[in-house]
Amino acid sequence: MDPFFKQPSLVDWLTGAFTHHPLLRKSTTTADLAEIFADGAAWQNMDPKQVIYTVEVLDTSAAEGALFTGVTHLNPGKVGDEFFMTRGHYHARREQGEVYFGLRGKGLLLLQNEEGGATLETVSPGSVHIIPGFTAHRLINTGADILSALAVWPAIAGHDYAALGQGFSLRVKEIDHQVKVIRYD
Ligand code: PAN
Ligand code: ZN
Repeated sequence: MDPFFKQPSLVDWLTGAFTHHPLLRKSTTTADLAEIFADGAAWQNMDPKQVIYTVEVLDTSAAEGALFTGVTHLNPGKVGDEFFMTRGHYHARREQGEVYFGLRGKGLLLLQNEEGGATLETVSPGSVHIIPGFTAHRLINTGADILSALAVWPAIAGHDYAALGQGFSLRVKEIDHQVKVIRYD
């Protein structure tokens, strides 16, 4: 092969599957998500080993200025009447933003600022989501299939899972076969 050419990573836009690059992979199970869902009894009755979501991240430089690229695959399902979702986080470096791109499935991106103001964006194949700094973010799968989204974020951003305190102020549930958003103050 010509020495000037370097094999790039490939992502399958239809599934979010990466090839041609070392990957870091982390699965999050029901057991990992204690206290995240509103219905603690329903959570307790689930298989603790059930995978709720898997994140694959290209194993690239973590130097200041570098960007990480990863795909989240969030399974369909509910805990009680609440749709499966990611834990959600602020970035440890609060001012650092991120971009999400919807690849497959159907869901919502919940954004919440430090004043508690929350918004929801519809995630679908091709959707682009600009997450500003100082904004906590969580994916929610409201569909019947896997929700996959590609994300690009600064390597120095880090994750702060503890700072949400009371959690997000919105919950998304299925009530009477409809997607309902419930506000908790
Ligand atoms: C994403 C998230 C991924 C999993 O890569 O880390 O969707 O969500 P939790 O980290 O909240 O479990 C991202 O936002 N990175 O910054
Ligand atoms: Zn993030």
